[in-house]
Amino acid sequence: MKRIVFSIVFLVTLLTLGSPAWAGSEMLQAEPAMNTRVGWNLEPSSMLTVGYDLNHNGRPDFFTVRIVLDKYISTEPIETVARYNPGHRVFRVDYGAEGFYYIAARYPPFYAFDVNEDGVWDVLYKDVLEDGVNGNEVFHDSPSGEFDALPVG
Ligand SMILES: [Ca+2]
Ligand SMILES: [Ca+2]
Ligand SMILES: [Ca+2]
Repeated sequence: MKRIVFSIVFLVTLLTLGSPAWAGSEMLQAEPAMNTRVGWNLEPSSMLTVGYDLNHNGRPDFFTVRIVLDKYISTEPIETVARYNPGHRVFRVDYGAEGFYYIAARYPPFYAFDVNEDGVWDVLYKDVLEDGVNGNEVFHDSPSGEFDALPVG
């Protein structure tokens, strides 16, 4: 009996240690209003990243990463293109009088922090359901390696 109790305590301890707080998404917050972004960029991988400056020091520290669903050139203003794509995010690059438009999903599948603001992401979270920040996001990677020394839950 004593041995069973010990085993249960041991198991509970293991499970608790297996998911340290940093590996969860406790530090993750909902994406700020899109118009507060400090920039966006289309990566070579065709992923579209949007940067935010959460601590207001002029350098981006929080990023959302979206997949581009569609892209095209149009003479329509962005408001009209946005109306054609309800429930999506629309990004525009001026191309003479025309606009080069990128259409992405409303919610990103990835969120990233650049804690030391050196341009290399330190923590990457994945939101597999792409349903916004609601607690089901999980630690995915540490591109900078800053968090590799910590145990992965
Ligand atoms: Ca900042
Ligand atoms: Ca960094
Ligand atoms: Ca989510």
